Amino acid sequence: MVELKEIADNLIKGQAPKVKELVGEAVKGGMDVKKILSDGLISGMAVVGVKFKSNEFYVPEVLIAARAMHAGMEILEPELAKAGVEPLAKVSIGTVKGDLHDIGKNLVSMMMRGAGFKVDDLGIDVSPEKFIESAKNGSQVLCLSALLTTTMPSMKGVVDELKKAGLGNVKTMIGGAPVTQNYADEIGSDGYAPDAASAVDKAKELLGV
Ligand code: B1M
Repeated sequence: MVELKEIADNLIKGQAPKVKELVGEAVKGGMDVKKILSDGLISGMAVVGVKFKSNEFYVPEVLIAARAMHAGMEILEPELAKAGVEPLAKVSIGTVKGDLHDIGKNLVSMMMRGAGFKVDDLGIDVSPEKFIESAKNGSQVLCLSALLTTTMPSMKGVVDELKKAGLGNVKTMIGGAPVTQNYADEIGSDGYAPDAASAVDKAKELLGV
């Protein structure tokens, strides 16, 4: 029988083919798919997040671990759907209008998926209208990324438009190298996260999940 710790350990080491194989074996062996997700893949990704926060892991290690997570999810996703397992919550993420940087945004997206969120990745150069549309389509948190000081004001645009659209119940979080907690406070965003692992914690905190 597959040990869930073995799945987590291989995910942390970024062994994508092994993770895929082990998840496949666990599913075939009749293990609870929710348990495979939470105690195998998500718990491995949580360790990756801790190591990233403490500078034990850098961007390449996180990307490799995320690839292993994807490999496991390829097998697990259809099984989760069959079993009717719901994601933690639905969030949208995008790099704001005028900004084409996506490496950090992609990391946040991967960590969120790794933590059990359903993530709608809107891509780069995302207009406020597109963010609002995703909120109307059920996203409970909008995660905004900006790497340029010149595109930070687009974040305020999204926060303002969301309120104007009467969607004040939908949370916003911001991040990216030039962004700070002070800036989040200034534009009325609900949260700020300095890195991808903290983004997961902040989203959970905002939603109480
Ligand atoms: Co650009 N660039 N760039 N660039 N680029 C910076 C950002 C810059 C600081 C370089 C410099 O001058 N020293 C500078 C910005 C200056 C400023 O405004 N303060 C800059 C500039 C000026 C430009 C151009 C204008 C250059 C030009 O054309 N003259 C141009 C702008 C294009 C545009 O966007 N319209 C440009 C272009 C590019 C490339 C296309 C060449 C490339 C981007 C490729 C890509 O993303 N696919 C690029 C790159 C790679 C960089 C640097 C070198 C690296 C950025 C990066 O990926 N970091 C960067 C200099 C630097 O930071 N050293 C620079 C790694 C990434 C993991 O970190 O994105 O901070 P980061 O994400 C972190 C956190 O910030 C946080 O979590 C992530 C993971 O922990 N986070 C979030 C990010 N988003 C979040 C969202 C959240 C929460 C947390 O939601 C809630």
